[in-house]
Amino acid sequence: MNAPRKIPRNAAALACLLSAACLAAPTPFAASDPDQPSATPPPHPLTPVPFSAIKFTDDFWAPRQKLVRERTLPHNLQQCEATGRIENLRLAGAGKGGKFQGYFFNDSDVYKVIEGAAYQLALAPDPALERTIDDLIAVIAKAQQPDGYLDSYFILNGLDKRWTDEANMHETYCAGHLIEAAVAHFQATGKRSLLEVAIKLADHIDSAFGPGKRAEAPGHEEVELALIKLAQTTGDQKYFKLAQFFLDQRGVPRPDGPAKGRLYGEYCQDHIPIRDQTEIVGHAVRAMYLYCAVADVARITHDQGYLDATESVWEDLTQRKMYVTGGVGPSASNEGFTTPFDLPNDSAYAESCASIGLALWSHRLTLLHAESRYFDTFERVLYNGVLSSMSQSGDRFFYVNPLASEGKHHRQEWFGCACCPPNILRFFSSLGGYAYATDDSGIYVNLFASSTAIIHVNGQDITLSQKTNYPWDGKVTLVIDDIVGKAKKNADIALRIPEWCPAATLKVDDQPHDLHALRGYAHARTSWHKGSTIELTLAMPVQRVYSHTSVKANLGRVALQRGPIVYCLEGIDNPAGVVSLVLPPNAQVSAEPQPNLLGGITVLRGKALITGEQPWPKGALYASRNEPTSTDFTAVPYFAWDNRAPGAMSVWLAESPAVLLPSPPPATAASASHCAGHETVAALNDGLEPTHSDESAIPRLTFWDHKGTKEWVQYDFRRPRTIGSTSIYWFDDSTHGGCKPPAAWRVLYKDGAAWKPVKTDGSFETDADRYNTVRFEQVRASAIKVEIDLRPGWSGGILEWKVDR
Ligand code: FUB
Ligand code: ZN
Repeated sequence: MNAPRKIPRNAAALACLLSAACLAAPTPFAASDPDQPSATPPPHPLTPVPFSAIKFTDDFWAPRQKLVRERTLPHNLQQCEATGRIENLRLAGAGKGGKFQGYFFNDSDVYKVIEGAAYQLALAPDPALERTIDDLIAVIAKAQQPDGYLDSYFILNGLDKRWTDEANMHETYCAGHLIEAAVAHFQATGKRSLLEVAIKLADHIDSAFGPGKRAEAPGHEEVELALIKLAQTTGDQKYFKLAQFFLDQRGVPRPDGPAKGRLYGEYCQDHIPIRDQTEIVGHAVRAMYLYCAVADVARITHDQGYLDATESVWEDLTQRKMYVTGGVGPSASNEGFTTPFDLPNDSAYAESCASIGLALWSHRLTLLHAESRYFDTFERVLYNGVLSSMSQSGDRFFYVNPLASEGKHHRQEWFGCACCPPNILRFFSSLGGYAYATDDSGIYVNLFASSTAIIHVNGQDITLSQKTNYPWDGKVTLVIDDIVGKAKKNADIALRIPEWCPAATLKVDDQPHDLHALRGYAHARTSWHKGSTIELTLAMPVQRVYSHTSVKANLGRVALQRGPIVYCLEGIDNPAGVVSLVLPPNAQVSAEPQPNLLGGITVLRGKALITGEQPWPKGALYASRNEPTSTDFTAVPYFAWDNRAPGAMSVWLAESPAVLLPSPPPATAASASHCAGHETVAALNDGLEPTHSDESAIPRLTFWDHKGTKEWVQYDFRRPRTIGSTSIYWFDDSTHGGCKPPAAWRVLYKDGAAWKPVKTDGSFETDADRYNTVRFEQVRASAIKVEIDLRPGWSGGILEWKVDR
């Protein structure tokens, strides 16, 4: 066990205890802090009201938080045990070696579960849960090495390999999640058991990285924002400096070490220094966590370069690369961003963790600028992209969140790579922390939900209750139930006017009040007397939403939104069809509350047209189509889809039958016998050139977690073509992962209906770090297939596959 250590209880630490006990952004350092650069502060920094000061009393969030506590949390704990995640840590602590199970970053899932559990403990005492978490912390503490190092993958696979591949191996990522869990646990329980582990690990990282030591940027951002929280909690500035150091390494070639002279590239936002970044690129979760830390540093130091970067990148994201659901990162191949306006619906990746990360970043920007537009994005993500990620039962999760489906996409109880379920757990458990914020002049109301809160502001403790039927109704009443203390000055309550709202009214103590919105907030000046009421009414009509015309996937299509809720059509409600349904511009759509459906929702109903499936006649340049017929339709909130019978789903609906006409198939369509959950067959011919077989910066297809099996990949050509050679760049991460080039492979081509082997004297090589090319007798083929025998005990994959004449 670690020896207890004194944590400085200075002003910063205390401020943090009072206000930052959640995933939300930490509090700025005390102004008198001599170590902090002095610069012009951003104009309106806000302080979040801690989630533990807010109690939801509504029919929307209160039941969900109960579900998360009673179902999602135990489910996550049980899955971490069942899948060996906790056993990895136990083995690491036992010191006798053993086989590590699963992905190399699986420790992080255990830490995120502890963080979620800590938030739940802060909301309501639960001695049994507290004991479970104490036991788990003891396992983690035992696994920690004497020098502070902690990562069960390397402890079990050889400590000599630690810190040798920061670009890929997630050691700092796991450390970051441990630190976040430790801060949450300390703040929830006052216990230092996990915090001591985190401090020792952070000290170890500080001894390995920094000026004059190892100069590298974390491959998967996370530790930066965590170190800032640790600095806030302990009052020790060195963690903040280490976070700044890590941020400053990004985009700067490594001077020495394993990544000497190299950048990790756009995938890790490591292509140019942060201050020069203007566009969102690469892996989406990485990017979100990075800009959370950038916003934190900007808020604390007022660094203009960081302020500008986070602003420009934010604009690129929200104006060109975000789904209407707030999902981000359209592409499975890099789990991330592609080109502006590339927002396909059925293949949308939009990882749940990325939505959560965007919520965290949006909240930080809200606090930084006191501007409602940032929280509008938070709200969009929350009610759509994040809420969709968990089932109504609380124990099934989406990893990816497409906006259209043929009916085969379903939530799962767990994943090999299970970053999302515990992220969902920790986010919902601390949701109250996003509701309110304060500044010198009063309270900012960001989230609308029936709740009670005790808010410390302006020298007073205000007990505020909120009553509303949001998100189904736009009337929000705030009542000041109690005031303790004497006001320092006149103060006000700032109410967010959401961007979706076409008309709003405000009353203070029953009197109409000027709705003077400043940076998106209406300011209700009040004398703060007990019993004061503020009534905000937000008109909430059904809205037809359109995409920028550059979003090809949505041309001629419309989405339905009411308040913050984006709707979709599901097969179960629309037996006549979803994909072939047309919602003409003049269709009347009405909102109907359905208290007994899907936990109580408001559905949208109206009349639409249906065309029916009508294949395009083969080879036709022109053809007549059937007249569409009228049909009733029902739309449900996107977040609620896939909770009943499997079936088609679509958010974007055709506005005219012409949109539904079939388009020609792609010139070369790739398919495979299997593709790992977060990869894509599109990686095979995406034209991105590998530089080595363990390349993680470009998309790949792997057959993970199939091992030793027979697999295949195939290209179908739109029309037969002459082929005479093929080249494969095998993926190989066998030094730290589960894939090797295969034992053998063969090439077949399609001649009419028959598959035939190609004729060749060449050999089918399986070398790493280069293309393996086979030349064969030229043939005319409509398709080519490569059959692959994986090595026993190993999976395999392909970075790029080319076919030539
Ligand atoms: O690499 C760790 C996590 O797993 C990432 O954040 C997710 O995108 C998934 O790849
Ligand atoms: Zn995830």
